Amino acid sequence: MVISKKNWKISIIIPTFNESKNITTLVTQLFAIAKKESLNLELIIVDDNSPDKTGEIAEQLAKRFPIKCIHREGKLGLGTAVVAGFKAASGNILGVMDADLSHPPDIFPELVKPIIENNYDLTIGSRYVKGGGVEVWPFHRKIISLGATYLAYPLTKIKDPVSGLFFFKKEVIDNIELGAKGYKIGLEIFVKGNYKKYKEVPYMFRNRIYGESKIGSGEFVDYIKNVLRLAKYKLLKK
Ligand SMILES: Nc1nc2c(ncn2[C@@H]2O[C@H](COP(=O)(O)OP(=O)(O)OP(=O)(O)O)[C@@H](O)[C@H]2O)c(=O)[nH]1
Ligand SMILES: [Mg+2]
Repeated sequence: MVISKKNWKISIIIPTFNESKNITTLVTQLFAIAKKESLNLELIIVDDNSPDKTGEIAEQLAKRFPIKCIHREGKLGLGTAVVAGFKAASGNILGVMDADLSHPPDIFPELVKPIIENNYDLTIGSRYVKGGGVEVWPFHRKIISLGATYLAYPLTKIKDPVSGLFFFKKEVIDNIELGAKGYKIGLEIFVKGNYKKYKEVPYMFRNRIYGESKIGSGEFVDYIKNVLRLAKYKLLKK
């Protein structure tokens, strides 16, 4: 049975910290695409009191579009921001996208349609399946990303396990505990989530044009701790 598009509501969580130069472009593009594709979309912007006033811009956008804004008192980290967004979402399909346009906005219907039309539980924007990739990255960035990817390979069969771009049916995270401190909340869902059918959809990761990366060495240390925690979870569960 094909369930009609009307029965689905998509909530995309967008965590922001100092994304004032990107957020308006992203939001307007996402809603234009949703309209064209007749997809019912809400956005949840989770801002950590960005000094560049991203939070105020988000409030202005919320007057024009169905957007919920969550304002946290300071930079509390990407993982917990995404979890706060999930809690506020009213859709039955949840997704996560970065605010800096690294995840091209027009990919989102390609991630949502397999769930709506083919009953997939989870879709992942993937740089490491045929057709996907990254724009030119400096050597150190490549090494860090590949290192993080290989560390996660024992945990899941997903080829881009550190992807920050993914969509899933809400039930996938029912009754699972999320939100260990860390940057890669997707990996936690891929390891713990209740899903059977998943699909990796290729995309090209674009480098941000505006704003700065928030990743530092602290995030990598947290990431390794998280991988170890997830490995323990997997071992004890099976
Ligand atoms: N609310 C919130 N958002 C965050 C935090 N850290 C990062 N973000 C957002 O999470 C997304 C990903 O962060 P980025 O700094 O772009 O990380 P990245 O994509 O791995 O690195 P770059 O490609 O260098 O930008 C962006 O939308 C950020 O604004 C945080 O502590 N709180
Ligand atoms: Mg980025």
